[in-house]
Amino acid sequence: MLFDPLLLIGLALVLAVACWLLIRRKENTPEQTHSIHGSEREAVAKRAAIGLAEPTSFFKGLSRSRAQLSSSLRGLFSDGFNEEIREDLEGILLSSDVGVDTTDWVLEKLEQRSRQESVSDPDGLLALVKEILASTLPVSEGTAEEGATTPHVILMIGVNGVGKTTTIGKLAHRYQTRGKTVLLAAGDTFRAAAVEQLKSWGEQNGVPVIAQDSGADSASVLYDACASARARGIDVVLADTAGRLQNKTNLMNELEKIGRVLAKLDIGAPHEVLLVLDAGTGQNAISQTREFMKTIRPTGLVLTKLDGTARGGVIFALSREFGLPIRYVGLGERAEDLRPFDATSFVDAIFGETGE
Ligand SMILES: Nc1nc2c(ncn2[C@@H]2O[C@H](COP(=O)(O)OP(=O)(O)OP(=O)(O)O)[C@@H](O)[C@H]2O)c(=O)[nH]1
Ligand SMILES: [Mg+2]
Repeated sequence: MLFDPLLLIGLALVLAVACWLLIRRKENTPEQTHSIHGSEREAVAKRAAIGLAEPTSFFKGLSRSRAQLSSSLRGLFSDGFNEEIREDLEGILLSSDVGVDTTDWVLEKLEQRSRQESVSDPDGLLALVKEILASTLPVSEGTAEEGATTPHVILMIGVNGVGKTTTIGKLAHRYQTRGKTVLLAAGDTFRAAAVEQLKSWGEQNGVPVIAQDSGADSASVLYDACASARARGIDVVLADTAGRLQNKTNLMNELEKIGRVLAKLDIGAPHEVLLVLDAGTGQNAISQTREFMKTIRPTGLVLTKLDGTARGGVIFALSREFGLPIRYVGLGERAEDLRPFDATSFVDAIFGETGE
């Protein structure tokens, strides 16, 4: 016989089960969750396999800062180091946003070391300035990676417009390419557009976003997001926060509350608090850091928009004043334009020593 009836019944059964499974999978998208296409791990693996668009290099991204700092320094010491050149150097450092305190410190160090080490030739003096500036940058202590507990919760803080949400999108991309599962938490409940912006990054990266309507309690949205990530075995939660509330006190109180509430779920959470600063705002970045240090102490800094500014010198001032590690720098608006901060590459790029 051509068709065995038993075989036909078996085939029909298999088909029915397959259809049922497909329908269930479609219906199973949880509420409040955005864009989960298939298993998250599968999506991560797929992205890792596709590979990355070429990230912006330090050298390219820092072209304006380099033009400001390095080009002006070149040739400065052709007549050695005297009072007039001291003033010129002061002007160059200040206009690169190295800041008054750090500029004074650099000048003092330069005087001291050039005397002690009998350096008076132009190349030697330039190398000393570079060395002194580089000495303000914290030695790379390795990245604070995800610990034993999952999810590893990273809270983004900073005033409005500095690039918190964009950095979350970039970090989601970065973690995914390293094989981690990611969930985004829309803790900026102050503006409806903020939730939409985060959802769009979630869509772009194919990662879930936990959000509620604007006006919801930020701490409870973040708590729910972390609980959901834990239940789903997700590796990293990237939590957005508002940059502006009715006033500064409200903002600081909200951040403190977020810290308290997240610690209820996991005493170590948030495991990282990244203070995002717009490098283009120069010395304002210093006063913002001082303010945020009074509330929820940042564990590291992210300097954004270094591609668009000639004021990269602010990094030296931030490092010297606060001693906080600079974790990442933003060198553009694309998902690939976030680079882990590396002092050597930064100094080389800002002084134009490599065309990497
Ligand atoms: N050129 C450049 N633009 C950036 C960078 N990072 C962020 N931006 C842009 O800065 C603008 C503000 O970024 P957001 O991520 O919305 O800033 P935010 O801190 O979340 O702002 P609020 O939600 O209002 O507090 C956007 O247009 C981003 O594309 C960067 O590294 N380079
Ligand atoms: Mg935002």
